[in-house]
Amino acid sequence: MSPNFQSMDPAVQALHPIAEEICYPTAFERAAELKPCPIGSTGVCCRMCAMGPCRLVGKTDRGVCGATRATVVARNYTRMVAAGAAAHSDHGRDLARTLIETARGEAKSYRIRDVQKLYEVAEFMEVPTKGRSIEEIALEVGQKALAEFGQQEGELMYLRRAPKKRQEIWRKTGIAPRGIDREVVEALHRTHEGVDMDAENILKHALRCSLADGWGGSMMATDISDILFGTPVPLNTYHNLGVLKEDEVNLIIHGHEPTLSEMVVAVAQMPEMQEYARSKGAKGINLAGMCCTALEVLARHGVPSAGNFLSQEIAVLTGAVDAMVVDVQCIMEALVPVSQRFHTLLITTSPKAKMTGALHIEFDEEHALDIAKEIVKRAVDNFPNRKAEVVIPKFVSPAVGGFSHEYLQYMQGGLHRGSFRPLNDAIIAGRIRGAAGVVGCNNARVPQDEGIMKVIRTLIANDVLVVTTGCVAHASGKYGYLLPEMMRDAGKGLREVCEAIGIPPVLNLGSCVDNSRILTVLSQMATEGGLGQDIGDMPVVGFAPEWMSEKAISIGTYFAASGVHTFFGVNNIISGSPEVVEILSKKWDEMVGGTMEFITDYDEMIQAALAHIDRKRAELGLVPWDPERYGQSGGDELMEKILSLPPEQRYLYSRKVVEERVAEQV
Ligand code: NFS
Repeated sequence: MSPNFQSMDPAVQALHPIAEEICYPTAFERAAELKPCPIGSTGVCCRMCAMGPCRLVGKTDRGVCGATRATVVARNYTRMVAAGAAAHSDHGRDLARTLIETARGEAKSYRIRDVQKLYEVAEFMEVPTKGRSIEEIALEVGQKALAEFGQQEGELMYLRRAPKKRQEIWRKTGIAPRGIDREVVEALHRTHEGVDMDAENILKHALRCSLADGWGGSMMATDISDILFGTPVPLNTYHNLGVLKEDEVNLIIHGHEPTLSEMVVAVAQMPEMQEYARSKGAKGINLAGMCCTALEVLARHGVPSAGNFLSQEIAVLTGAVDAMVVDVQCIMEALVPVSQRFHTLLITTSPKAKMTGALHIEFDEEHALDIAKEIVKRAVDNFPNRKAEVVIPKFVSPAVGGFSHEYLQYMQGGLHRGSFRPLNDAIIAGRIRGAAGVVGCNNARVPQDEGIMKVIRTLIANDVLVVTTGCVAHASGKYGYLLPEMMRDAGKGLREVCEAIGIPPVLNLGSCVDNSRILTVLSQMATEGGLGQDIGDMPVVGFAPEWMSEKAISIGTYFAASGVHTFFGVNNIISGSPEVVEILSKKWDEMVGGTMEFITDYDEMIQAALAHIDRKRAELGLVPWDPERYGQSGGDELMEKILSLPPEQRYLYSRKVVEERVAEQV
């Protein structure tokens, strides 16, 4: 195996030698070959005008215009936030447009699947519902959502979903976002040459801009996706490259937006399409997802996941991918050359994201079904063209996906008594030490999934309940951590709670825009009572151990702006300015009660997070966490019972087993 190869994923390990055989350098080799620029990676390279790029290293502490290191690092950081917020929010904008077109009857292939959620969102947005048709309500909800982008004054309506105390902090510090596009544009303006030259002031706007993502574009994307495609509820699914099938047409849906993938899912199930596949010698059509699109269709249909960001090229090496269809974000340009070495048909679909060398079939909502049919047909037509030996590693892990914030509430008390009371009580009593959102990407600079899994395993062993999204959700799934029986790796107190509710110790909350679900959950926990009055009061932390994208920086920043201490791995991109490090780790704490810290050592990162959780527990006057206080209820006998069930029953699983057990005792 090449010394450059870094992944703990057994499927990736099994397939990587194929890349070596055909002399194809994957991201792992390219990363080893192409060292990161030591100046840019610390944030001190300023390329914002043509007098530079100015590299502020050694004795050089000012650029040609006189910009200091702090200014340059702050500007670079803020531009990352702006790009990340733009990406998430533009996704939200497209969904708002789809909702409007659906309501008007223009996007005929779509319909309102979750009417109840439409009513809830309408009520939240103060859209009248009485005596109006679903379409009328949906139209106004869509229009109100769309108006948030161009709004110039006031504040975004979704801020009202935050606890009162948090809203006041945003208003008092002047970071309540006015309009989504406005904050992104202003971030670009302020960081232009010769504008904002005060690091603290620049970074204050980064907070505001990130909030326009988390409590704006992303939250809207989640809500509208639920309205159009259904609010997720737990279901069984599978993770990793073993989900590909040798004798079926394998179509991978990769990217981010659910609009196209939902249609592809519908089309692939059509009897005439299945028949068409059989006419080409295949046994059927097998859909699998990649990256965040995968999590959208996994949460709503149980479509299995082929892998996360660093698995995308590797999937093609199986020789079994008949087509890979992509839309926007996290798509490697390397998919073009690797697909050309195999028979894989690479199809781009977004007018915003073409790839030289790929087939472009442009998607539009009005003709969604026909376009999806064309894509699926092309995949089927390509099945007989397989040329390389098909190698599908056997690695596949069953998992439970589809946790929404609505379901989290429901599972703690049912339809009529759903609340966050049991979770809060468990934290108050010290059964659960705290909660963590572990999110973000893979990064070829660090071994794939290693940091993610180290963080997750250590957290649950320490009674910290984990919620995940994005590439971390895929990773958790690949190693079995989205299964209830993994409560065996949890601390005794957390295990007790998992047994009682019947959940895994790690919950998959969806795609990256669904980080907004985590914000909603945190907000509901804070308002439930007993854990202070604000997100910033609670023993909760955020992590992105293997982040790489600008979106991740926006996410981390809006978590910080929401009062969460957040820890990022891989590389400290602000280390070129100790002043900026100080602002993100100390001044932000004083200002908004949240921080953004880059810590490359995973152990150090975990210890810092646990210390923060314990500090918050102490501030709230809660009993100190004691690993031995709880945990008499479960035991290996129960675990064995759960393990004796077939994987697909293990969700209905532990709940059922626990109920039986309780019945026996009564
Ligand atoms: Ni989000 Fe990272 Fe991409 Fe999804 Fe994965 S790389 S920031 S997790 S797929 S957006």
